[in-house]
This record gives sequence, C-alpha cells and structure tokens, in this order.
Amino acid sequence: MKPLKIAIQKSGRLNEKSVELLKNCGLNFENYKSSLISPVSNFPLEILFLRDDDIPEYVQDGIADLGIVGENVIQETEVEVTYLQKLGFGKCSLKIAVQNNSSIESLAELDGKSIATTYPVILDKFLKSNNIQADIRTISGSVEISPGLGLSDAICDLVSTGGTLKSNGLKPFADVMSSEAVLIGRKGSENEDLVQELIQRVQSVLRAKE
Ligand code: PRT
Ligand code: ZN
Repeated sequence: MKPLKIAIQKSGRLNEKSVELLKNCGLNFENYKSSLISPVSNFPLEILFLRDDDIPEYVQDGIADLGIVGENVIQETEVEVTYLQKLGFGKCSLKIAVQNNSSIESLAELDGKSIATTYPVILDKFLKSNNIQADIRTISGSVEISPGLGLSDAICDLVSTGGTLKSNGLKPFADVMSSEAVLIGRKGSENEDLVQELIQRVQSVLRAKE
C-alpha cells in the first residue's frame, strides 16, 4: 500500500506542537532536523517537513494527503483544501495597528492611507468588505517597524501576546481574522480509509486533552 503523506512545518512556531501531536497519535518516527522526509515505522505514513507557506499547495496538488498549517496561511494562499480539524495551538489574530500617537482611530479613517503587511490577499478582502480604499504595501517581514520609518500609516500583522506591537510603539485597533493551526486534507484522496483513521487518532488525542 502506498503510504500517506502529511506535511508539517520544518521549523518555526508550529513545528514542535505538530511533532508532539503526531507522536501522541502513537506514530513512531525520527525527527532529525536535517531530514525533509521521515517514514513512520508503525503506520503507512511519511512526514514531509516544509516551509509553512508551501503546505497548502502541496495538499491541494496531492503531493501530500494531509497538512498541518495556520489558517492565516491557507487564507492567504487561496487554495482549495478541506478543513478537517482545528488543533488548538498556534493561536493568533491578524490585526491592523497604528502608532500610539496616530490620529487614526476607526476603520473608516484608513481610507486613503497606506498599510504594510505580509498578508495582502486577506487584507485586500477585508478592506473591500468594509468599503475602504487603502494602499496595501506588501513587504516580506519586520512589518512592525514600517510606521516608525515612515513607510506606512498602519500595519496588518499577526499578534499573539501583543508584546511586539507594544515594543514598537503600536496599538491594535481592528481584528481582521483569528487563526490557529488546523489539519487540512483534500477531497477525493486515494487513501480515504487511512486518512479517516489518522483523523480519528488526532481527534482522540484532542479529546484526551480537554
Ligand atoms: O519558515 P516558515 O516559513 O515555515 O515559518 P514562518 O516564519 O513563516 O512562520 P512562523 O514559524 O513565525 O509562524 C508559523 C505560524 O504560527 C503562523 O503562520 C501563524 O499561524 C502562527 N502564529 C501564532 C504566529 C504567531 N502566533 C505570531 N505571534 N506567527 C507569527 N507571529 C509573529 C508575528 O508576525 C509578529 O512578528 O510574532 C510576532 C508577534 O508576536 P507577539 O507575541 O509579540 O504578539
Ligand atoms: Zn512562512
């Protein structure tokens, strides 16, 4: 039987919890930092270690059957995947924030302003649904320093503790989306029985934690 493949983050905020979840499902595998693919010895499954941004497309295109990734990444990449299970870790929210001394206090006041973000797709939809015309400046990181450098009037970025906003003199004022890690799959997977068995194991691990 062809083994299933599950894609998880190679390193970063979701890696450790994803590995822990799979181990708690009773899956035996080596977790070498150097390997990109790890076979599971007691279940027909291979684990692919990837950049999180690539996971939704790998699942959509059938290179992986399942994936663990933040909802924010799925929404931003606009792929066709199936949400199978929320996983309860990696919780954060995508927020719009401005400098503490900014005069901008409401969503409507963003009209005509510039917003720096690494999430242009999600932000664009949010602004359109609120009838706001703002200039989205897509950058690849360190979004928080953008207003201080005079590069934008506001930012749109992920927030968990709020510490990063605070230490950069920023205050959040609008929630764009909330996110957590989710298990994703694809309709019409060749190996539906194995997929179902894995989902059930994940769900019983989550139930045991409640
Ligand atoms: O290398 P790779 O591309 O795989 O990883 P990455 O650097 O793109 O992502 P990573 O590891 O930073 O985050 C992976 C996922 O974790 C994200 O896609 C979210 O779903 C989730 N997550 C949860 C977060 C945060 N919390 C979070 N706080 N992702 C990023 N942050 C950043 C945020 O961008 C900001 O810079 O942390 C900072 C704010 O944190 P606080 O605690 O100061 O508010
Ligand atoms: Zn990434």
